[in-house]
Amino acid sequence: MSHTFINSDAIRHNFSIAMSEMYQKEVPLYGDLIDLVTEVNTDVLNKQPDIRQQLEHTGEIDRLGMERHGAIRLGTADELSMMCRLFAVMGMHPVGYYDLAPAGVPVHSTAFRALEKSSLNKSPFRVFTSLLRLDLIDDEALKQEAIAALDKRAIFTDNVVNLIKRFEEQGGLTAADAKQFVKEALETFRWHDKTPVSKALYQQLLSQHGLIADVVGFKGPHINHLTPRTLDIDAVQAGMQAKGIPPKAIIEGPPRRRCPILLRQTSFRALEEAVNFKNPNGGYQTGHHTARFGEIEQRGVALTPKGRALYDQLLSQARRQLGVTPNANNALEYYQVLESAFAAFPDDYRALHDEGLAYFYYQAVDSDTDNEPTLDSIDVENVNDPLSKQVITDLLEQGMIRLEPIVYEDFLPVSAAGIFQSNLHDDSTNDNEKDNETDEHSGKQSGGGINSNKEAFENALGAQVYDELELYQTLQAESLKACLGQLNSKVL
Ligand code: OOG
Ligand code: NI
Repeated sequence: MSHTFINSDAIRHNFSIAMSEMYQKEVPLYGDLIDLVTEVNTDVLNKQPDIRQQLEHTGEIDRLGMERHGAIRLGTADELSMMCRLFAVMGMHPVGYYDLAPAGVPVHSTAFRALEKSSLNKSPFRVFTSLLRLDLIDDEALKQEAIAALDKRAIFTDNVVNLIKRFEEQGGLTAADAKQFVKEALETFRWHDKTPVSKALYQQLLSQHGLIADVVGFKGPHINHLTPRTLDIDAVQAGMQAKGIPPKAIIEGPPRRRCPILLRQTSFRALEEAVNFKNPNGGYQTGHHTARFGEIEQRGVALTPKGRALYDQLLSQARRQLGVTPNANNALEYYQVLESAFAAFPDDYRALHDEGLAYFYYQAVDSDTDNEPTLDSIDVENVNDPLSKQVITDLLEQGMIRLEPIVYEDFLPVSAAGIFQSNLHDDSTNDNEKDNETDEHSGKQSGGGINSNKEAFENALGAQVYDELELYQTLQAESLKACLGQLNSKVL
């Protein structure tokens, strides 16, 4: 009966719409942000036909308006492994491992997202999902209280768990089940203004770390932000100020460039929201909590390991030169330092390709040349081997193929730490200054190597995370194969 099942891409699409509607109601400022981003994107597409054409060639043009990611924070291994099964119903799988502890944020994370290009273009929705590192709480009594509080909560409805099991048994969900699944799954991400913990416990947790209070103090992992994608983040950052949406002090990630790389992000600061804390003797006591915000992202081309190493090196060079974590007082200086450091990063797609710094789609161009390329000599898995490189260069020069950037679908640990920090209860100080010890993607950190932490995370997840670089490499190789197939059929 598999023909009656709804495609996972469609379930993800519907869920992403439902989530965005819920969040706009919960946090109206996020709705204002979407309006601003839509305005800026329309303007860019009208004024820069080359960007429009590029997005048409990569198939991203249709997904632009629906593009968003969100983030949640979980407390236990059981919550994380069930979340992994829940996202699988929507064709979302864990990609990448991010350890944020070295940057002073007591979590490690992955991003659930679709893997295939066609699925991503149908619905690029992703969820950055963090697991709290309770082992980093040094107060043993408080740690036990936190564990007890988490053990008591159930973040999934019984119905959603049953539907997840049905999906796993049947290999899909019917239209009616899929509809019910979206409704039930949404419950897990809803905001609750009544807490299951007392104000006293909440405050103790808060004094350990804002994130611990945000996870342990609540009934469930409320979605803490949603993030539309913009084509010009500097314009949105300036527009936010003008529209009274209070922006974060600096834009995270690489500097503004002609050819954007990886990911640039900024956000508006978290709201202070009224909360009712459960009184041990009955009733509630009022207070507030700061956790939910809106974010904006601008995505650029995915980098190869070589490109990523250069990015990490230039970013830490800039941060070392600045000497402190970038903040409102040194934002302009930071951008200058960043820009001069990144002068060493080629800002031209052809150069990024030729130097093996970024991933590209190869696409056949309709042309009337009679030159017969020697296509057999290309190794699609290794475009940097000298022979393949020469053939590709010839094809590019002859205008038979073109390059289109493969967009980066993932996240950046140093940037993510900056987003976390700017939205925690107490983010005004910089005394938690560990920034300069953090080399993105490097194994350098305090306590346990990156591999042992990753293993612990995967044990909790009940699965291994996909390697994002392998996914980009595969996309590039597949596009080359397809494009050569097209050219071959033309010359034969
Ligand atoms: C996640 C922060 C990281 C991003 O886009 O890098 C993030 C969180 O605050 O839970 O969302
Ligand atoms: Ni985010």
